[in-house]
Amino acid sequence: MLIRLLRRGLPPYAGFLAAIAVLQLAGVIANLYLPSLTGRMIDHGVARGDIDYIWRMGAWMLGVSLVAIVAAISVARLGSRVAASLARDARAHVFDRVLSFSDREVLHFGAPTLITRAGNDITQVQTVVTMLLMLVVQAPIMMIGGVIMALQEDAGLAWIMAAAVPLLGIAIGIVISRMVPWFRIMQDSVDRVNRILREQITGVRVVRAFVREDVERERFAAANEIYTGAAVSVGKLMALAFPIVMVILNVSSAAVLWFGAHRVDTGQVEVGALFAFMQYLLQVLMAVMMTTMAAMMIPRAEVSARRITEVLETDSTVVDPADPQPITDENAGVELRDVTFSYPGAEVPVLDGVSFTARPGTTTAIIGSTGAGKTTLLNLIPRLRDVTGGEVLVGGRDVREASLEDVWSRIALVPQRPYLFSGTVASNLRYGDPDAADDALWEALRTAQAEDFVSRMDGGLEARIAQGGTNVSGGQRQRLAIARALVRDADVLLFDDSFSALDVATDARLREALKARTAYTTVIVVAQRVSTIVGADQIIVLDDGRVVGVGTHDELLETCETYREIAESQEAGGAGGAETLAEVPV
Ligand code: TTP
Ligand code: MG
Repeated sequence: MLIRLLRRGLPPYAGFLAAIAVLQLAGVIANLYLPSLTGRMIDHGVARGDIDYIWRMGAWMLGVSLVAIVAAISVARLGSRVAASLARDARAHVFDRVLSFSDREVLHFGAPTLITRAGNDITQVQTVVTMLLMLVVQAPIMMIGGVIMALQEDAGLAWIMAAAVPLLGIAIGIVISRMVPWFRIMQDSVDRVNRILREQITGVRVVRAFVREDVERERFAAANEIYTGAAVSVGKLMALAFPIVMVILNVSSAAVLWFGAHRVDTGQVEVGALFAFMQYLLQVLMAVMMTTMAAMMIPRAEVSARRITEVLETDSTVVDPADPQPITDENAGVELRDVTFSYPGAEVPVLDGVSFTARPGTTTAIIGSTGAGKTTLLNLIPRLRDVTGGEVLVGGRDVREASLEDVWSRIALVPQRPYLFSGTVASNLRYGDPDAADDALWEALRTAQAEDFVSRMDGGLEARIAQGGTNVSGGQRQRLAIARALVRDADVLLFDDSFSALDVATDARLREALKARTAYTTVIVVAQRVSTIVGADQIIVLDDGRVVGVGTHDELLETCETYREIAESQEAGGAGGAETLAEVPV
């Protein structure tokens, strides 16, 4: 997966990669050259007291070191730059993907894990890529070159190298392979911690109201504990790795000195060569250590890469058709033909054989008990989801045949749980139409019965709106969402239970104002209160996903048992109706 992700992401940076490889090559050659220079300086300069030679060698070494330093710095800079750009691209791709997702894919993943994947997981990959870029050329050359150079200095000590290198590789390998399972646990528990935290922050009022703080605190503590436990286990193993490395490095240096000294005594090798041998040994061991570490980091990045690729390779179930047809018939309104819909995995359809036509300039109301499928039905019209059977037509065209852009540009939806974005009142209203003038915004606010409170807000149109619209009341939020839909000036207006938070008088005024504005618009209103829809041109009564009655208020009172029951239950309750506006979870 990591390879796949890299293959997808790296090509644009081929130039950088080539530069990194060349620089690493230069750096590693310089590093391999240095110990042999030191050796010669000792043997030919120091041993013979040739000061001139020492100076010359010294200058030479200075030059070579400079090359090594410049190469190392440039590799680090370029490497992090490439890794960071890669991460940026991956984040952009994930973001694009998620934006293209329909309801169904978003629910399939869930928001918290999508956020972790776009953030934490990509950072993991970035870390490993940075490391790999710095080692990939350097480490193998360093290992092989180091061995060759060392043997040239003194082949008699080769056995120390033959013992130390595998020992180090195996020791670190064992330690780090024990970390790998913890990496998986860590990544999953980041998800869990995020999810719980998010849920608790969103639902903080519910938690308070039900005095569930202790329970929630424990729930969070448990998830936090798992994460901490995994991180501590990884840390402990890391802590173990360093002493092991140091012991092996130092013991092998000591061995070189011990056995080398005898060889110097017997004249088999010169002091300088011995010194160079030791330097090479250390270089090789360092390279082995870095490679093992990098190799062991890969499984962690692999976990993250899989999680990222999963998002990137999930296709939205709602996509543009291959050959989009334009929507041409402005007078056709919205038509549902024998629509059936089931949620994925559900056995019974939520909507079953629903047919009706909503014409421009008329208002169609949909009423039914909770869970009857009203929201589901509305969501099918702008293709938030696709029907599982039958057809939805907008402007005479099956919505699956037209381009999404074309469909969406004709429809304005006020969702049941309206969401406002952080910004100002104006910036939210302009979601409907970015070019709308202030006058048009006020006009929409007036129709939505929101003019009063907006003009009283600090800053009017420029008043601040918090993320999710949490700094206005539920009813205010609903009215702003209505105004936002009106600004759009769409052919089809869909209201999902948008009047429930309004008192009966405001509700009536809003409907009156709306009527004046929507002479040519197809309006579909989902409502809980019969009083909201008495004036509708056509009322559809939904019961358990089926249409059980179609007609005007008076007709339905005569003919539809379900409708009569709803109407009577609300009369009995006085002004009645559902004051159902709950706190909106975001
Ligand atoms: P809705 O269409 O949301 O019901 P509704 O809008 O008529 O209800 P309310 O008046 O309370 O707003 O849901 C219809 C059924 O579909 C309901 O039984 C739950 C089910 N359902 C799923 O199975 N999965 C989903 O993702 C959703 C949104 C609903
Ligand atoms: Mg609903």
